[in-house]
Amino acid sequence: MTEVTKQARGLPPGQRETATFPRFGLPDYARRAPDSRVALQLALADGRGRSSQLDREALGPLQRIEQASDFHCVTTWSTRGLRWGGFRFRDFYEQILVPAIQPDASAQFVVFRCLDGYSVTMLREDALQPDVLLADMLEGRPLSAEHGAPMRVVAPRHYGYKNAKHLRAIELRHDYHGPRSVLRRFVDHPRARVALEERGRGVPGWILRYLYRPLIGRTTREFDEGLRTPSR
Ligand SMILES: Nc1nc2c(c(=O)[nH]1)N[C@H]1C(S)=C(S)[C@@H](COP(=O)(O)O)O[C@H]1N2
Ligand SMILES: [Mo]
Repeated sequence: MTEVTKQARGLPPGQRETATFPRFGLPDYARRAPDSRVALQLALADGRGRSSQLDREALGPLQRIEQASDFHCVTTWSTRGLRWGGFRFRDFYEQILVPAIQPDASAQFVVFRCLDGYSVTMLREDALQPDVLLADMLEGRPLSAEHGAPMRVVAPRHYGYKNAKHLRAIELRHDYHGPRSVLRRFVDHPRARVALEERGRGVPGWILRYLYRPLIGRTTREFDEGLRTPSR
């Protein structure tokens, strides 16, 4: 369970530090935990018919990165100093994705699709920042099912919901591919920058803090239980 310990100095607006790094997300996905032993398979697409499929070996030539960064969930909990291991998304994009599918320069959005059915869109410009990773390690161990095996996005300057777990496909697009469900549209901002408190659309971030905080405890419990009793 998440324990909200203190409002630490140096955290972004409205965030509070937690003692542990909980498994978390939108309740719909709590019971859909892919097996941690699932092998990496990534599908790439440019949204206009060009596509490619790759496995773990294809990432071999990329430089491995270790990065310590804070993680900020939109519901206001933050975990500090997580040690991730993996690859810069930018390196992946330039050295693997572009040669494989040659996306249009005008395709400004990147959609990350996940094994549990979740998907999320980022601005390409945001995803290409040097601190955005495709991570397969956490705290020196292979990424667990809990935190996004076999590979996840880590985008420390964007709220947790842009940090897609259980990655299965990456698609370039010309339009912003926002969520369809009413709940998810509410919990969505095209950029979701933590420093600017872009928690969602339509309602100011500082108001959303108060709406989200009461949901943390129950959601954490649901995600704990969901991992033990997956529906798959
Ligand atoms: N595939 C997938 N990715 C996801 C989610 C999810 O439910 N499914 N939830 C998002 C949200 S809202 C948060 S806060 C983080 C939680 O990551 P964690 O479980 O490693 O703490 O994952 C994000 N990425
Ligand atoms: Mo979140």
